[in-house]
Amino acid sequence: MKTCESPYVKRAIIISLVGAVAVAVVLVVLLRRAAVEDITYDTERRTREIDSMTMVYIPAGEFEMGSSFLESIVFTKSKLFLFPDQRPKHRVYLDAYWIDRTEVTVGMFKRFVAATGYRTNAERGDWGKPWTEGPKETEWPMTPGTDWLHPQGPGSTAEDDHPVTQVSWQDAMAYCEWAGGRLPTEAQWEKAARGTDGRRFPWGDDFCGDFLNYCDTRCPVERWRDPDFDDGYSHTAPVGSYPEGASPYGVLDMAGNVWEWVFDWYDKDYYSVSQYRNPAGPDAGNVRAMRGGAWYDGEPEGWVNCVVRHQNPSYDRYEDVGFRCVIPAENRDDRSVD
Ligand SMILES: [Ca+2]
Ligand SMILES: [Ca+2]
Repeated sequence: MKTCESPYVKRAIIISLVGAVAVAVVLVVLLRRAAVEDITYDTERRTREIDSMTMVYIPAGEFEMGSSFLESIVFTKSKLFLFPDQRPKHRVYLDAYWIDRTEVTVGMFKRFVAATGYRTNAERGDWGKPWTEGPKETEWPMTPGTDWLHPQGPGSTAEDDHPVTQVSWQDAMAYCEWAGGRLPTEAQWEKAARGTDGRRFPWGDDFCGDFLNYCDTRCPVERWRDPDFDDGYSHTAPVGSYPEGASPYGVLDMAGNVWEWVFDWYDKDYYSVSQYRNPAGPDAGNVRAMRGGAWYDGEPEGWVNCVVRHQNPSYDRYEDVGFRCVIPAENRDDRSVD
């Protein structure tokens, strides 16, 4: 005897399944938004005497690092971006540490140079790279006379309360060692930026152009410019200008202003093999990782947030790259990242 399944039943099943998936997606989005609202961890702060930097205490514990498969596919206003280097999302345990509340400033770097006589890579003959209008390939030309005191080229000046730029990874490490620490690992940087609830931006899951310095309507880079927000600055902003953009720990400038060198060698596949406790990146590599995005970057849902990973050769220096430092907390129970 022949059996015949009604097409109406089949259609009803498909419609029910699609409906159930849609409801589930809406619920996940709503629950996720509820989970990232207004979390502030009341942690200790202290001032580092040598440069007057405020440091924020990040307690020991786990957090979720990276992006899930769905989170690594990002639709911005005009483009679809894929970020496979943020996968897989994985749990990481970190010992406690102190991290600088803002990017290191020009004024702080002046103290370092006055105390040590240090000369940056750019000053030793290779010069820095200011942003210059033109085709994408010619935007960052090495320009004689460009260094941390002249970040936009010869004749330009650097304000004391702006982040120091035109510094290489080696310059950044030298500063942090002078200050008693070193550059944060990628994991330390990301935990300080997003806390433990997996948020995309320091303040939550949704982008807000009033909470950071990125490629807003004043931005000189036409292809990235966002006409919907005016953040007040075309290039760098004074550090700490956006208190509403603070991370759950109260750390500032973790999205935008300048990219920040971190300790780790960059490897796009590192998250697949990362250790659970205090990961510090691959043992060797060709380029160092940078985090957070900068004044130059548009499409912030993809490029200016807590999870985006970028990289450059360690000797390179740009007008949109700076750094901050970490100092391990006392009485740590694991010293594997020393
Ligand atoms: Ca801006
Ligand atoms: Ca930054």
